[in-house]
Amino acid sequence: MRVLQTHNLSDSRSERARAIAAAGGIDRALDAGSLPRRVDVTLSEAVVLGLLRQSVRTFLCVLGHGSTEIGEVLRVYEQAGLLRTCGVRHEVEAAHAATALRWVTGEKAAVVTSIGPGALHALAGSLASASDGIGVWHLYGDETSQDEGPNMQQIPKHEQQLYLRLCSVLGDAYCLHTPEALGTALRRGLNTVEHPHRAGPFYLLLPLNTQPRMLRQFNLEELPAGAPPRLGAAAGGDVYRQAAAALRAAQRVVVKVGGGARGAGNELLEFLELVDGVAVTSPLVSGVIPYEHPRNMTVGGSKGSISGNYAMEEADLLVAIGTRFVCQSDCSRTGYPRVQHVVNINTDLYAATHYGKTIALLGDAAPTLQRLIEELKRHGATTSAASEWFGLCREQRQSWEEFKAARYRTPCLYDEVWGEKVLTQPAAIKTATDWARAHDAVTFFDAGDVQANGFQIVEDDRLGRTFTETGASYMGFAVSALLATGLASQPFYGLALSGDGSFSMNPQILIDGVAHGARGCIVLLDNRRMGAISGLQEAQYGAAHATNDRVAVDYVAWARAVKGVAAFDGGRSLESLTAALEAAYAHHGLSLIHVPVYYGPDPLGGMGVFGRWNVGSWVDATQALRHEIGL
Ligand SMILES: Cc1ncc(C[n+]2csc(CCOP(=O)(O)OP(=O)(O)O)c2C)c(N)n1
Ligand SMILES: [Mg+2]
Repeated sequence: MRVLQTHNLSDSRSERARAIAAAGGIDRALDAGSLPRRVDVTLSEAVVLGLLRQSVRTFLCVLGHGSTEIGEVLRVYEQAGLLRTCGVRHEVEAAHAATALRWVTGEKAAVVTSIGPGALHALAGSLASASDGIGVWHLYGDETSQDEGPNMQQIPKHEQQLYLRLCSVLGDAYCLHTPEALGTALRRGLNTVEHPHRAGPFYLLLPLNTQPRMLRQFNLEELPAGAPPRLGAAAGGDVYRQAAAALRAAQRVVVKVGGGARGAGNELLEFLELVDGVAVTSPLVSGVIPYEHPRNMTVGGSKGSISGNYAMEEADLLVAIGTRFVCQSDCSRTGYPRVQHVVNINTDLYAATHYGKTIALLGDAAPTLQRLIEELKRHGATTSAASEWFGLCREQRQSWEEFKAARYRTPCLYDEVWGEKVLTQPAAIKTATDWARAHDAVTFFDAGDVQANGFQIVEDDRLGRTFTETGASYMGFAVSALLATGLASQPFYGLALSGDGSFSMNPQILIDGVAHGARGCIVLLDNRRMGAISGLQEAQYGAAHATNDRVAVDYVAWARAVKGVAAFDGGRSLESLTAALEAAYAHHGLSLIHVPVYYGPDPLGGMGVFGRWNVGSWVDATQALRHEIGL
């Protein structure tokens, strides 16, 4: 009897899936009448139908006893060609890959896990999408709603909804304890994942016992569609007049460009001219204005640049656009010691009013900038002639270029651990990113020195070349992101620049990348340690501790152990690295290049540190300065 029922269920399920596929989507099938408005479906199938209606067609899974029913729905719908399921080997990797897919291509994805440890892994991984504002669905198995006794793998406490509480701390979450609440749950998720200004992960918790519950005569029109609208330009006339007056009176304008300014590149260029300002860009929006632009001072902050930090130190007015002042970017609130006025454009009230002395423009970057530009012109602003401020900033930018060139002129240094001369990270990263630009490859950066050196080095002429996960700086993000190259409907070539520490966090990509058709290359910069932290320890306390080991690892053999991965030795010179990149590119799949790199005190081995940071032994001085500035 039970077997029969399951068969009937799967027959009607596959008929539905085929009808949707034949019509070209749920809405068309409903319009054509090939899909009835009211259907008998399990909650799991209704969830998948709801996600399909929102164009979520990629499901990254590590299934378990907590998600077999949804797995079965995915099997049937995949057979009909409606979606793609990718079983992977780690939930953190799944979360990163889904984030990368959305970030690079705009395509949506869902992470599906079991209850317990799998869900916790995925939740941890979602810190990246939460920090960088990327919309990703997370579907986790959850404890049963009838509470018959402890479920295996639930949090071992006699309390309700512990996973819901955990997830709700990190983002928006909903537990489908009552299947009929599905429409509301999916609308909340849609608003989070499609949020026009600050999207993030949405956690849909699926109790083990409600997943297979039958929804009789469920009305498919209850499944929500349609993304929430954008905020538009900041309202009001007074704030624009005040901002324009402050800008006209200022002598030294710095414009901090954050992730929220992603779509405002053209407005920014005009604005910079009108206010005689210079830009300091967040690594998140590398290329929002071209690297070569004379008013681009590049990155600033505690891992900034000579020019970016000069502009921050000397400015008397700060225009902050779509930025949330993470410690590294504003030197833990000491980044703008001379600023007398802040004009802050942001869609988030808290970010918009972060500093004192602020004129807050609560709105979308591009249309708000347009209105501010009009207001400035009404105040008589014209394209500025060469000013003293601009000249001084140009000189600093020149110094930064010379500083960089000196490093590129010395690509190899003797390294104690390797016992020979090896490439430096700056030289290897410069070569790899120039190569990526020439080959239209998308570059991902993993955490650590690799990431900091990376955003100091890249010379992006447009957005979309570099993706550096600076929000959470999650080790293993870049290598996992390569999975997105195999998932995207328009495939692209990815280059993941990763440290030995970061790669070791998520080596599953070697297997999953082959399984799901990734096309890209891991450039593994091996300094035999977690160099960024050793460096901090040495700078703060004079000695490194517990940030390296003595274990030699043959990464080329490790990669070659997986059939389908091509692995190369990047060698000890820029020529050998370039040759390895070409060889990797010729391989139609995933590859890995192992590059031994220098770690040590020689300043030519790194890109320098320029600002202040409220960590370790620097805390007292940084905090004292912050309060002295009082911004
Ligand atoms: C998952 C995770 N754990 C810990 C950290 C803290 N952390 C930041 S950088 C870093 C070391 C990175 O080492 P590696 O990837 O080898 O890069 P390197 O600094 O040596 O270039 C650590 C431990 C982190 N960012 N992410
Ligand atoms: Mg390392």
